[in-house]
Amino acid sequence: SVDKEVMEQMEEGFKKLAESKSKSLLKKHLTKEIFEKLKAKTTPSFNSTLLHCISSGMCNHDSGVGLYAPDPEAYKVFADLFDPVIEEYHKSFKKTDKQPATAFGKGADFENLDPDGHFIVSTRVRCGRAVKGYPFNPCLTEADYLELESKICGAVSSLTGEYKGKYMPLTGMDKCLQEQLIEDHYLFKEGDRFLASAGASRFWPTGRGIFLNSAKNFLVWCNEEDHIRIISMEKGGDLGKVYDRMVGGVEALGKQLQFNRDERLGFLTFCPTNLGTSIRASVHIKLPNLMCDPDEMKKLADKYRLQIRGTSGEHSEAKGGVHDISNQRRMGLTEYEIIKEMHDGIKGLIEAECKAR
Ligand code: CIR
Repeated sequence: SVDKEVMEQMEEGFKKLAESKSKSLLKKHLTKEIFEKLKAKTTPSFNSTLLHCISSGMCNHDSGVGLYAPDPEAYKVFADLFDPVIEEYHKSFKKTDKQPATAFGKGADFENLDPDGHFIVSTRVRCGRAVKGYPFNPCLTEADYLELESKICGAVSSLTGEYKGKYMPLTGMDKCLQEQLIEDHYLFKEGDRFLASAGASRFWPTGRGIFLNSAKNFLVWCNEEDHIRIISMEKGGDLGKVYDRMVGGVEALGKQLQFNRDERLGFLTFCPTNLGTSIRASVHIKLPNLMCDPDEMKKLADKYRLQIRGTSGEHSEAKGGVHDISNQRRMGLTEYEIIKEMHDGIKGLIEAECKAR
């Protein structure tokens, strides 16, 4: 059952959010009715409450979404809240819909998006994975973090060929090295308030780390937002090559680790925006003419179902006119179809940029 203190915190936070001007999906879909229906529920294995799910959005009214799943069961126990948020974020993944089976296809089908190097600075494709048998951040113990790190470190350390590299734990990492890795867009930043208030920074930096191959174009994040983030990135616009490298890495790691995948929701992740394929394919891109007209840009992004972020990721600024543009939805399509959606959208934006000259 939910104790009195948690209940009071929830009631108070709910009231403040309801009175706020927050534009989050949490505020929109956590109606009084749903709140009353869910506030006394807990998940069977980890005793997670509604407070765990909504605390990031309650603490950060500037959230876009504001909702996280403390453990895999939360998606079912609190489905009355998660389902409408999922449906809206992933552009119509309904509660009767089912994530299709994994189908990576061939990256070679996609041409270089910017062969002459006029627009795209770099290309990145990532996916997230949860290791079977563990909850998400808010429910992990310090021992779980260490155990997960040891499993993940073992798996990445045995990679061969172009994937061969080195695992670097965050604990004890040289500060200069850490800052450089963040600045070069390899490593996650520290102290994200959206994640911290979601309960994702407990025991930090214990169990957190990064694996980097020798060419520095394949990396794995350990125990940041998700148990595992698998990332492929390089300069330029060769999306197919970047995608194929990520797929090869995921497949190699999948031989050593068991990933948590749900029949309906696909790969399970901490944030509901990453369910399904968990794939985010992005470019750092300069579109100076389009960017002169932010409303037109926003319209085009919506048309192509793309999301625009700043240069250093979510909630960051666009430095030197470089934006981070990616697929918005990750669910309801296969992996191949998600990449195709992003590919076609970026192609459309570049065409529009050329016309706007
Ligand atoms: C937010 O709600 O703004 C953060 N919790 C991050 C949500 C994930 N971002 C996204 O739009 N893909």
